[in-house]
Amino acid sequence: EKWPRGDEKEWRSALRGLDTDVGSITKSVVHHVQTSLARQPHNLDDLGAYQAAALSVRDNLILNWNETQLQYTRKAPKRAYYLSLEFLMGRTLDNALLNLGLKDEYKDGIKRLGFSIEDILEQERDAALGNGGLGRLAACYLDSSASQELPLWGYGLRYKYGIFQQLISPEGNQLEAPDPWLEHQNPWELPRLDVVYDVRFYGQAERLDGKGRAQWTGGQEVLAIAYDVMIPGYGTQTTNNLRLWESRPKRGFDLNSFNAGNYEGAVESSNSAEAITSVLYPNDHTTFGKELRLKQQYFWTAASLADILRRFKNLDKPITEFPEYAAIQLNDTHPTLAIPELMRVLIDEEELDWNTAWGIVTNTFFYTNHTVLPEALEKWPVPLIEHVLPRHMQIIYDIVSLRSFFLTRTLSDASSSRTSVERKFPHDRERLARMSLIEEGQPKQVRMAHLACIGSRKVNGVAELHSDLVRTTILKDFVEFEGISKFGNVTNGITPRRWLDQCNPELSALISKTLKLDKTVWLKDLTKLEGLLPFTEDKAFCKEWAAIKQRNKERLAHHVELTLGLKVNTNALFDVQIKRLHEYKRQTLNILGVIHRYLTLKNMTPAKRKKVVNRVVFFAGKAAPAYYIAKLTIRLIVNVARIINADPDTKDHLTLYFLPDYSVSLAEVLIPASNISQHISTAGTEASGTSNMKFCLNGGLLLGTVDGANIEIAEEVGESNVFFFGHLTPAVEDLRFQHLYHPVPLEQKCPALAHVLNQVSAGLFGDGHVYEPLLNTVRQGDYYLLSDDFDSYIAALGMVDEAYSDSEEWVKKSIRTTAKMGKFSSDRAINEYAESYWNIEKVPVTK
Ligand code: GPU
Repeated sequence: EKWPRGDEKEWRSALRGLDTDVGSITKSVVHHVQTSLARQPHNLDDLGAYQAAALSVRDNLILNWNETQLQYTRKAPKRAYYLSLEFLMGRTLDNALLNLGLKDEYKDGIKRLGFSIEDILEQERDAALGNGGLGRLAACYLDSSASQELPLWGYGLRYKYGIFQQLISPEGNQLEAPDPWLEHQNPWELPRLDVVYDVRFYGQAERLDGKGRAQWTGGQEVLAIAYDVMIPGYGTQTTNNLRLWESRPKRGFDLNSFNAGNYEGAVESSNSAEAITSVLYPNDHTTFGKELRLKQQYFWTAASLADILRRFKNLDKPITEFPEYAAIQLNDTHPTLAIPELMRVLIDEEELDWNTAWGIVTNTFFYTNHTVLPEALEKWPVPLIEHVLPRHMQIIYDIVSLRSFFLTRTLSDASSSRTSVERKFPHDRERLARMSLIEEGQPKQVRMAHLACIGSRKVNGVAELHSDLVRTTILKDFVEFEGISKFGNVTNGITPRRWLDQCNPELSALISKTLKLDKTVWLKDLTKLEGLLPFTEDKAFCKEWAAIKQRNKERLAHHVELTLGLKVNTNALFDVQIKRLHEYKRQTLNILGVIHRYLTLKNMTPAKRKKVVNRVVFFAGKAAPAYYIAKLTIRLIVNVARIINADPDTKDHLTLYFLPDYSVSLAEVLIPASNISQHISTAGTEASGTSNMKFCLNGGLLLGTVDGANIEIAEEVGESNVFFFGHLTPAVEDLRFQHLYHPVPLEQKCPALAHVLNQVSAGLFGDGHVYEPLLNTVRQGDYYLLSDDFDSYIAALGMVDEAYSDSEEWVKKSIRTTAKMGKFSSDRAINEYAESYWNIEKVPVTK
């Protein structure tokens, strides 16, 4: 190959990589202080040192990123694309150092410059472009894709404001403040001002002919600009890409500015181009039907598809081969508009016929469902889609009425023969109505899960139980129509790099020492943890294991003292529930259980109290700004804490903390410190859960319901090492029926719970009236079955106490739990997607 220009020797000698000895690292950091930051060494503070170190690390990432993308272009493998509205990345510097294998070198170099690596790592703000589990899962999958050398790109939105900052008022109310995470420059992104696409909204769609073609004109056009975030693999040179889109006006200036004080108002108000990527919607498990949210979804899917298609077109292959070069994963239904959008491009721009286009579409997309909660299944009003995306509404109608929905592939002949729902189930009009993409009503609504399902090659849930529920409830008719083989399961996973090595370095070191394996080995084959099992009989090892847990508890206590000024008793069992506030997750059950414990302690003699297991309960989590009941739960937790933490009779035995502003970084401190964590959703409601895996990986035991991935965790670690309680999924519907049609007074059904509720009403934790709406969710209807599960919950908490009293046996349970968590590495999960869904292969990248 001929050198493109200039003196090849000159180029080659300049092109060598970066030196990574400590001396070169300090030079590079100081160079960035002087040049990129234009600052003096004399007055360099921790923030400046962080920025310079980050820029220096980023240089390494960029070189690997370049090499990786070059290999992808040269080898032209099939690629996978992960479309997610949320990527909850957290901090990057420590992870980048770990994955590059440069942690020790930078630690040393930073120290020589007079700073401490711990302090400068703390300077970084979280990239919090997500709400909870769904967004964090996407982040773990990116880490694993690069670590497994899989050619995968993420596509998302570059929100100017991530998830809101949570403040707690003196009364215990959640307040929301904007999260201006881009205030300082973000060293982890590369603006690609040359990667730009036009995206249209509104306007007119005119049909051109009988072949379903149309022309879409007029309306508003905005620009999508790419920002690339580098995703380094652990122990590989592979550095994948997360491409985030920013919206900009196509011409002129838009003066509607974001009003930071009025969160909801700001989210919905402005119709300007910039507004589209201004703010992450802070709702989890809910659909709102807001126009701006629809515009976000379309803006992002249209830009991503255009980008993917442009890359494919560079290969010079016939368009019908598109599915052999691209697999597109839909992270929940948020990117479902990609299905009609690809139809639009193929039909209106590539001029393919309907069936060819539909064949390409249905071989390209894959859909992951993350919930079966009815209120969380996305639906968009037909008039809204008609207004914002008139052409897409036509295409959706075409899918419903004349074409693909009634012409879907049969099992017998996958190549071309197609049949229709009507032909397969003649005269079954109820079935047709159930399956339709359009739900009748005022207004009519588009059911995005149905569209995602019929437009995809495969569909999966995120844990065994959940995938079964998908097959037997929300998509049952589609299973009967299309065959069960389209509907699979990929149990979620977590990256052990962040969720063990980074957040619990002492435990990681002990594991390496004990297994006599370098961590680079077991962090990439997590089943190696099983090698810890024999050491449950090793007294010295057990002692060290327990000591590390204790130090992690002290680290958390230190954090609470620094941030809240409160002193935490570290000689108590640490009990943790940290997740989004939601009725189905039942934080209310937990706080009512705490009150029950408090009342029980109050009734004991001091001598008897001394015998109980002392407990510190931690809560953290955000509530959607408009979720009144969830906010009331926070208020109750805060006020219960205020009263019981100050009660001299009980405070040595039971205290309670609500830690504000839950984040990835806070989770990294909380998780390694827990003795027991709670995952107590009503059976059948938590699709998987992923923090359950994180706690167990760090040797915390699990208290939970028979739900989501809790079940598979118990299968792995053994039921004797988890604390299960509560009714099972098949009982839930019957119980709800009983509540409605044969209600039993709470005093009779569950006196212990009735007593707790009465104490709250009576004002034990401040004005009881405030909590009535929350208490009434339990007294009336009790949709989430607190009254059915309360007694067995209290019993399970008692079993936890009993088990914890036997500290030697407890440590063994803790070790056994960690040892059996291999299955839950996101490396395993991403490889399942790669093999059984996307059909992509590894692309090794070497220097
Ligand atoms: N999940 Br739907 C979210 O975090 N947000 C959502 O809007 C929806 C689902 C979660 C599930 O609740 C959780 O069980 C699962 O582990 C996670 O997605 C990742 O699959």
